[in-house]
Amino acid sequence: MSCSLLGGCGPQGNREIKNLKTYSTAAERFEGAHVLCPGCAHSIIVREILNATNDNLVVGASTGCLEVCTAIYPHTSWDCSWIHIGFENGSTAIAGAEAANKALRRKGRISADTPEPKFVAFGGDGSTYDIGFQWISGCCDRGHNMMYVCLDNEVYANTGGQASGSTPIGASATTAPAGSDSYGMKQNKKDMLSIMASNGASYVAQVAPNKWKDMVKKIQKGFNTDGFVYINAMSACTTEWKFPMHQTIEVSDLATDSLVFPLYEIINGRELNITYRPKNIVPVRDYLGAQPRFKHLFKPEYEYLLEEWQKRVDAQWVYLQKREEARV
Ligand SMILES: Cc1ncc(C[n+]2csc(CCOP(=O)(O)OP(=O)(O)O)c2C)c(N)n1
Ligand code: SF4
Ligand SMILES: [Mg+2]
Repeated sequence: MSCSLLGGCGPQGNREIKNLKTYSTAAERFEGAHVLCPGCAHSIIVREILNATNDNLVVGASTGCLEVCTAIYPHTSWDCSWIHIGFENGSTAIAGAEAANKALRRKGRISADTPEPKFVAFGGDGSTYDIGFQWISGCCDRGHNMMYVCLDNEVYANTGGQASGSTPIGASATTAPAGSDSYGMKQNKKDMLSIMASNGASYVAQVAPNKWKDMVKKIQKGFNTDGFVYINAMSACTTEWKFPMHQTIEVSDLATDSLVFPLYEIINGRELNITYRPKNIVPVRDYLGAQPRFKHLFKPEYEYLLEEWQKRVDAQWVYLQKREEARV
């Protein structure tokens, strides 16, 4: 099915989800012919997001694995309006398209009965937490009616695994390598969800590809929200996290069940809702142990770092629960 900015793609609004198989294999907007690594979570997330709506889409992708691997001229995986733009300004390209749509409607050059499309920008964590940060913040300040999705694999994957503002403490990355004198990354990751919530985003949520129903609910909520929406999508990277390619969903389960990536949403900067409470919370060391980027932390001299990791995750979970209760 082909979509255009001007409409004509069938029933609009939320897509009815029958079951995982039909949902995850529907490929009208994003097709399988790409060269992302086998097991890459980026493509799972993109399909889960695009399949959440029947509305026409205007999609942007900043430079990074997603863009490079899905649009190799003359081929493309995208069967919707799609813009590739620089590493830093995927957000503003989509904000510009959103503003143009408004202006053209005001001038009557797009008729009022043409269905409104949804505007979505994808960027990696390098693009989001670091180099495109101020542009995203500006789009949020101006209240553009758009969704920004960070595909958060905690590293500059497309250029060989450099550390970003999202790389967590103790991970080995090419610019923060673990070795005889170092345990790798020294700082902890930036809290983009809190930053975007206090920046004034109408809706902020963390999602993960293994919790697809939770993802769909949040994406549909985001699409039905007026104003700027920020989605942080945990995206396990087989190449840079160095786990076997068939373990993407297992590693994602460990991420959400250890609460290293808790799933929650923040509405209008205030109302925080936890959307997934694992029945059995697994130790953080099980999550770290599944990824060779953390393997050096299991040496006796770094036992204290594993303990600090667990304490930090526990404290964050307590904080999220208190904020949920307090509604502030
Ligand atoms: C201004 C600019 N700086 C650097 C680059 C080189 N570059 C291309 S992709 C990339 C890494 C992207 O990392 P991230 O945004 O985390 O996406 P990922 O590949 O991890 O999905 C870099 C540094 C560029 N294209 N443009
Ligand atoms: S390097 Fe990582 S993010 Fe990039 S295509 Fe491979 S698995 Fe996906
Ligand atoms: Mg990345």
